Amino acid sequence: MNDLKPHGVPEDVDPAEWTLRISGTVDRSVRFTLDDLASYSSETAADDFACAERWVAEGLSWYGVHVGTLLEHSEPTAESEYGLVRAMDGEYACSFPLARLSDSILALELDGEPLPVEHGGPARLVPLDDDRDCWESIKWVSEIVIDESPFTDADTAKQLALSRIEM
Ligand SMILES: Nc1nc2c(c(=O)[nH]1)N[C@H]1C(S)=C(S)[C@@H](COP(=O)(O)O)O[C@H]1N2
Ligand SMILES: [Mo]
Repeated sequence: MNDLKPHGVPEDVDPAEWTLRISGTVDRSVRFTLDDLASYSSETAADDFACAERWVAEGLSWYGVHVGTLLEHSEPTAESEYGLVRAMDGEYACSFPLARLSDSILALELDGEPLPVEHGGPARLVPLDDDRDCWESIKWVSEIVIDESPFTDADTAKQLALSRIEM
């Protein structure tokens, strides 16, 4: 088993209702179901997950779909540079430079099991670069909105995550 911290599952999160929508400055708005994702090439990534609250879950193994492959399907305009990732728990959202988002995986399994809902199942964004922050590993990912200019006000994930930490 993994030792990610158990957090409560927000009320709005219903895994049975899950789809992933990609919209914004794209030539095709697309929507994927979990079954759709099964046909995409997948990859496994080993990871130690460190939260800013000072706990670490070591030796996790994520299995999922390369986000860049999903983004290509929506055919972002050549000028597109950012992606805002939204989740099923309402206002939680985080923006990424598109290149960085493309290099992330949309994890569907953790340690060989379907990703449990309490850890973001059915689908969790897992950035794997050295500069990643814990709040960027977005649980219950439901939508990616692409844009040509940066998102500012809508980037609430960092704020929400840090507000939970007692300094
Ligand atoms: N949608 C969503 N994703 C989220 C969060 C959240 O509140 N909502 N919290 C983030 C933070 S701060 C951390 S540390 C991890 C916690 O993951 P865990 O619940 O699997 O331990 O999820 C991240 N992803
Ligand atoms: Mo965190």
